[in-house]
Amino acid sequence: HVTLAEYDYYKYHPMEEIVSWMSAMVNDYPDVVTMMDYGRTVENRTISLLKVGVQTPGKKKKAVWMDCGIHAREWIAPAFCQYFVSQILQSYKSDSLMKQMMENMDFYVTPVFNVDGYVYSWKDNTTRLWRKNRSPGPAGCSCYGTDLNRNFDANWGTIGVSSDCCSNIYCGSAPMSEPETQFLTYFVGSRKEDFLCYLTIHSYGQLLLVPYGHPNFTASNYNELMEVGLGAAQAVEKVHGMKYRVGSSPDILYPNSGSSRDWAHLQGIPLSYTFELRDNGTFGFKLPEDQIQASCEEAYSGALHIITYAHHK
Ligand code: ING
Ligand code: ZN
Repeated sequence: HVTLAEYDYYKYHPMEEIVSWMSAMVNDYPDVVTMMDYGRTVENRTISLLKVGVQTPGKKKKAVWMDCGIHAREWIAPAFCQYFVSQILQSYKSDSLMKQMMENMDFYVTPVFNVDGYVYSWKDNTTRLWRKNRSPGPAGCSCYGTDLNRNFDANWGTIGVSSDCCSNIYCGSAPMSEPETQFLTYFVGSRKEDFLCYLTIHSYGQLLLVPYGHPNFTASNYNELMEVGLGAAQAVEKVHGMKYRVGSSPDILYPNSGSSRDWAHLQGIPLSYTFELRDNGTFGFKLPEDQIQASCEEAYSGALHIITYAHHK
């Protein structure tokens, strides 16, 4: 059980504490925060999100999507989702733009999407760097886990993936073979007209990635995505001087397929981005807790740049 007044956003939290934190947010902000359980994992854990927004009866609202922790070991991502929710809830009372945004849009925030993987990454030192979900491999393969960010129905299985179930980038046996992927696809897909932007939070590398992961495809609004993305990178840099690179994965790193960001853009959600938070490889996935605050502050500024643009547009 956690009390919000004492919740430490600048530490990493095990799953049970994050779940208690979600309930505590609903309790403390009953008018603006609701919790929705929208899926179940392979190991039958609940996938939950917080829906944050001012209730405006009778008015059709737009929406913002944010998910964190699709990869288990990227612990800074769930920390960021929690920080993000706490910040928007603090600022809307005094900041008139945030108040307007909360009246016009609902923020759907999933602090931990890959719940099984996250729990597993907390088990012990040998499991800390687990990335995938925890589905048993196909017949004849003794390894566990599908890379959920290769399992979406977006050029699935074509590039930057492995069909070896022991690989960290195993794309699964079919598009959406994993329950986690299916539930997100269903939840977002059934409300896709509402979503103005889709932000999926990873680490590490200090990047802002735009669709598409496949080098043969360019987003219809690529110029807009780059312009807004570069603005977000500037907003990030202003906070602590940290540099983020902006571009599509094949342009700035390596190609991939089946990512949630590409799927969201194919659904027609225009402002679809992957954030790769700190750092640049010094600590990698084991980002020290003393960098959580600065990472969250700068990424918050970048995310708000995109969200403000989406709202204004
Ligand atoms: N990176 C993402 C991954 O799924 C990505 C996004 C894809 C980055 C391709 C660069 C190239 O691999 C992490 N860190 O998970
Ligand atoms: Zn990742």
